[in-house]
Amino acid sequence: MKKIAAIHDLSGYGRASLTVAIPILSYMGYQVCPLPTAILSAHSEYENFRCFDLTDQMQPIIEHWKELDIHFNALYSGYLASFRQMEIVSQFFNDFKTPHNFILVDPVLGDHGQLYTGLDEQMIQGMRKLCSQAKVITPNLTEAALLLNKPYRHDLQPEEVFEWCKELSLLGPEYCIITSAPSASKEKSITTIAYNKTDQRMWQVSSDYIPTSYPGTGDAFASVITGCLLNGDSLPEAIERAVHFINMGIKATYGYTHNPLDGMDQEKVLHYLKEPLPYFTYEQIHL
Ligand code: PXL
Repeated sequence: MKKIAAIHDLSGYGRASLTVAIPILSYMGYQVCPLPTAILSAHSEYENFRCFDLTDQMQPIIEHWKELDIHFNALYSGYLASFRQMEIVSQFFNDFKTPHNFILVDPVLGDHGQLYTGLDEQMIQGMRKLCSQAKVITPNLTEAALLLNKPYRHDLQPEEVFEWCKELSLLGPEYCIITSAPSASKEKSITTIAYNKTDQRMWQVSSDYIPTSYPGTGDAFASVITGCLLNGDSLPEAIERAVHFINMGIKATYGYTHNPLDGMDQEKVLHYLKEPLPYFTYEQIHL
């Protein structure tokens, strides 16, 4: 059984982070080993959330994992609650990276042009360092702007996002994937752009734009990418499946009047993770 170290918070309410990553990756057939970064009553987009930082607990957990001599097939990080956690995770990557596994960093920093509550400039710096250690990074457009220290703009043109994607690869990662980008070819759609630094190919997968926003979809996206790459999928196949899964999840939720903060009803669409994709829509972008 392939094992994944999943370094995220555990938010009791509102689907995000570990409550999203564990079901997805378990369903895809992997053993998920959580290294929790914090316990929250509910994710940080709910008002008055309570947060119990686990920075001091992380090192003893890692020490025990070293004693157990665990070998992970993927090291996957998401929401980190403090700068010191980033230093701990960086060292964890150094200690647990082998020639046979890969690191995926989802640089959870913000959305809709805003940094998440409780995060600061030093943490953006810390996230850049973690990205430099990763094979794959999956920022949304806001996070890409923060990592590149560029202003977030609503009128960003697709060509600029292609450039951002290449610039991000200069931080180190082989695969840079930017989600929630504007679409070059279609109105009312949203695009995921991915650049493979090794073969210098750029890909895009577009999906219908649904006028809502569910927290945790970025976590779901990065989790599916982790599972697909572990399964040997190519970069465009992996993004195709992740985009399809999120699109189906959003459509399975949007018809209801749930509070959008509760996240998408991923429980209803997990089965899409195992079914053959009904189509391939990915396109190569010729620069
Ligand atoms: O979905 C990203 C995320 C992860 N963890 C926590 C969050 C969020 C987004 O709001 O608040 C605690």
